Amino acid sequence: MMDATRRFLSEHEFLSRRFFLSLGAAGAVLAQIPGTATAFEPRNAVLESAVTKLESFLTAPDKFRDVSRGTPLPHKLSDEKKSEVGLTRETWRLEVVSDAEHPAKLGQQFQKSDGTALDFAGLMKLAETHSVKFPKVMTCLNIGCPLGMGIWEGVPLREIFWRTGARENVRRVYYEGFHNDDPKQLFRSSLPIGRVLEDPYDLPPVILCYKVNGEWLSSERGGPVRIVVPEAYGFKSIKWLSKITLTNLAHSNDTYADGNNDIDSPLKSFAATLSVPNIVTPGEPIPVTGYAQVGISGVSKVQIWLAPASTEKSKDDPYFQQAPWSDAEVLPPPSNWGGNLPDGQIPPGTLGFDPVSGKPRSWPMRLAKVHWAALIPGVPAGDYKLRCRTIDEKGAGQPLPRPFRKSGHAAIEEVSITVK
Ligand SMILES: Nc1nc2c(c(=O)[nH]1)N[C@H]1C(S)=C(S)[C@@H](COP(=O)(O)O)O[C@H]1N2
Ligand SMILES: [Mo]
Repeated sequence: MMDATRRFLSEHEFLSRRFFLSLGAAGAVLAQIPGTATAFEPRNAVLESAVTKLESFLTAPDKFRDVSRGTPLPHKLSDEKKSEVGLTRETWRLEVVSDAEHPAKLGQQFQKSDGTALDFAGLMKLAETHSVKFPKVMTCLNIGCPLGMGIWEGVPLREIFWRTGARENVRRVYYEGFHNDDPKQLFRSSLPIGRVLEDPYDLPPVILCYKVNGEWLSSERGGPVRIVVPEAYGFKSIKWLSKITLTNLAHSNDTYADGNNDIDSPLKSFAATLSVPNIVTPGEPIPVTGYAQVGISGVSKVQIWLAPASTEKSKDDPYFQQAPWSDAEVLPPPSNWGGNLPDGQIPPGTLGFDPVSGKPRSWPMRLAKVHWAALIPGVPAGDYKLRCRTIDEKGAGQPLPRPFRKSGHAAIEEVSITVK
């Protein structure tokens, strides 16, 4: 078995023990993992050394994949320059203004010119009574593979909104980040005011985020302050937040609308592999692992299907809905959350976790990542394709119900396996 598989499984202690015990049993797909644990067998040396290189549920803030734009990249500016342009906690200022051409009726604007812009101390004052934290996977609509998993902490955007004394004619919130004062580099996004004021379907609020995984938000992650929209793809979570414009326009102005993106698309569920042996001995069971992104409609199952490489896609079944899929094991919550959390603990008060036990309230957790594993029965020599998919909580098999690429990645992954 590959090192990566060992590494990956070893963080999920209950599962890994059962997984390795079951390796001998050809044809076994992993059984449901009970919540109770018995004594662990000592790990062998290879496994033990692999433990130090685990992939974790949460991503350390500096291990996120960075796709942000800018020349120069705002987080690469010198400390001196950052301080000058408001990219430090000491010098950050947020403007909140009414759209001059399509004005919202406000009691007050917050502006740099008259010294009323919100500063970091002001944000921290609001944080004392209003801060929230929630887990969320950051995924770029255009890339598909998640950039990282964090517990994002911030003040709900509506707390700032209400301090403008807004009364009417506000239909949308436009917001933008620092962009080297160059209009061509502007990166902006927007939300309907309703999403800012209310959290539908038990979603966490849209926040002005200043911490991730218990640490101050780094410059690379968009610090000192970024927007985080829980259910959205990354482009809605504007980094280096500098200005909010309240408008009576009804339509979006998102940078991501250019480039044919579907900017109203919430996160989709999909599965992908992490470790697959590319060459396998005939008749030998094949251990595979992967992750699933848990989109807005949740994940009820992860399924896999190993088919001869020659298997053709039928015209009436372009998404292999009729294929003989079998269930993989969705791994339980890990014992080690990773992500450089202070004391390795989920920060107290994190939404989605029980305050007393510290355990997740539901699993797989919506808008997060979950891991899975399966042992595929041995097969005769030949070329194969392994596919995996999620089934959401409404029973829709990936990439349904929203199969189009420009609303976010959900295509069924195919991995080649040669058995010889
Ligand atoms: N100001 C600004 N914010 C931005 C971007 C950007 O280029 N500039 N990129 C967006 C996109 S497209 C994504 S996918 C996420 C990535 O967030 P991350 O760098 O924390 O992973 O940031 C978003 N916020
Ligand atoms: Mo993105």
